[in-house]
Amino acid sequence: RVRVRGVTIHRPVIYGNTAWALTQEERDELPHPDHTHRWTVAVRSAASVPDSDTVGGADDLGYFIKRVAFKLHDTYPNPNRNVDKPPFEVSETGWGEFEVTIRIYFVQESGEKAITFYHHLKLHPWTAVGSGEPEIPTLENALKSGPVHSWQYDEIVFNDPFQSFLNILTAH
Ligand code: SLL
Repeated sequence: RVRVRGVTIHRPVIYGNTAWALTQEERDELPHPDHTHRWTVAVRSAASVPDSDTVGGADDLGYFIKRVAFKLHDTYPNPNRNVDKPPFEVSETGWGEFEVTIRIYFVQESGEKAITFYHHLKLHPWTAVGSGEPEIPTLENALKSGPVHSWQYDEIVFNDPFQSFLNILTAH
């Protein structure tokens, strides 16, 4: 296998989460009445045009990403969630914010090591009210202000890629 020396190629991604406050009715229907939010954490392409209601493009990372392993907080059952095809995302309900470890594995042909992103799952808009101390909004206000988005742009960089992997990347 041949490395192409001096070549750097990158792929833009976004990672992060969107969270929705649950209405009282939705909470009542859950097996966990203490859960307050529904959320989706994801890795998506920043290169494609998103649907009107999503952030980023969901379906075109599979040609170079083999697996995204999301490590959730230990309060979740089976906190290690492996996703082996697009869309690379996990949806859950819960009550608290925590750091999600996002480990990205590349296709076999790449010969590349996995990389890790860390994302603070955001549920609350943390609006400053009155005196200015940020506080969790009431359910009423959370529903009124709509979903919370917290996304990061990044570029996955491959230096001196194998010729075969470079072919895969440039074919898209
Ligand atoms: C906190 N450091 O104390 C954070 C931890 C944990 C979030 C937040 C529940 C999961 C479940 C859940 O939302 N955990 O019970 O299924 O705020």
